[in-house]
Amino acid sequence: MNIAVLLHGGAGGSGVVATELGLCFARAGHNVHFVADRVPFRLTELSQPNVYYHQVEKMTYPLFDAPLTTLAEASKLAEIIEEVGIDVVHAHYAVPHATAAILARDMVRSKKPVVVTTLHGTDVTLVGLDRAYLRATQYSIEKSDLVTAVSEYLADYTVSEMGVRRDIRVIPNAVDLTRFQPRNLPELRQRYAHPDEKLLVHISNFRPVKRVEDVIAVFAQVAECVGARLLMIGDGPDRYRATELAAELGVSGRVAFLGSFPRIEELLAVCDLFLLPSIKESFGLVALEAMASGVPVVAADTGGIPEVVQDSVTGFIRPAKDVDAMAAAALKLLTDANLHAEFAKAARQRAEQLFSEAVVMPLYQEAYRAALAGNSKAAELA
Ligand code: GMT
Repeated sequence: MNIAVLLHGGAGGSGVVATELGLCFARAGHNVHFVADRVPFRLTELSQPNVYYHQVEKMTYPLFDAPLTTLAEASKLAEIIEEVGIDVVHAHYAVPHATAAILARDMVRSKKPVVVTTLHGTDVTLVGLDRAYLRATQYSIEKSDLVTAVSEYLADYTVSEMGVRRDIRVIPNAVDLTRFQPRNLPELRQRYAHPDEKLLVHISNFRPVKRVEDVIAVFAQVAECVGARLLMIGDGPDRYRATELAAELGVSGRVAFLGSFPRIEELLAVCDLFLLPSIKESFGLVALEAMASGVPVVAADTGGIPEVVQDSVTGFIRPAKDVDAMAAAALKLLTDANLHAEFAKAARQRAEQLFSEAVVMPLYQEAYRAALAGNSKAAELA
């Protein structure tokens, strides 16, 4: 079967999920065509069989403020459909990929593919809800042949808050359990923390929804009570404010801002605690990657996070913005070695039981099959 995957190529959970899922389908023998405006962040294995990458070209013109990405993407996708005969177009993140997919599907002169759209979070809760994009996003979701959302929370929100009228299947995000696994790497750990110090970590795109200032504030409280260091991995608009706050709170020397890079599995595995205080989070893929690495999570009680992090079992969930409660929860874990070991084990187990590629991939195969119902290609999905 030929699958086209539309995704955001930059660092971000939806692009990561789209890439890893596409690679799973490629390993299962399907031809997977990634379509993006840059080589996707986690597509570090382009030499893999059955994997293709198509760059969406950007055309600027003095009349336009910015390139018309949706049109460029739809045109590129239509060309690919006509050239290689795509069976399934999988749009990850509704804006603008679902719209580009629907447009391409409707305009091709050859056999039409089915469109599967996966909703990831801010495509509904933030960007898609903005009046500038609302009707086009609603339309594209409703006109997709099948729609999935990464959490129950997001599926419900799409119907209740965005007013979308259609069924939405919940398929959670998956994690590669080999890539993300507990590891004993003392030399790597020593680069960032002394043996008697605790190592905390936050990974995100440093956008306002992530509340990176709360990460710093929680860490500052923790560092008052135990020897600790913090790794800040990622980059984005709130990075500068986070560095400023670290200086104001006197913890600059204990916080390392490492920037954004695709291979985080080893660093994650040498940390003791992951912090995710977001104000909105439909799933929290990095929290899952931390759990798979045997790292407990302290997170905000928001969106789909409680579907991923099990409170008092694989981490602690505390009210969003409640820095004191998050710091107390972090200290509880960091000062009780037995509790920490218990949580670390439970975190890995939960990732294995609910979010492995072996569990999630068949759910997507079934979704493709349902979208293709009646099409002979459906039989190719094992
Ligand atoms: O975080 C974003 O703003 C965008 C998006 C992305 O591409 O990373 O993240 C969303 O999709 C991820 C993958 O499904 C989820 O793990 C994130 O929770 C979700 N972000 C939000 O809901 C804020």
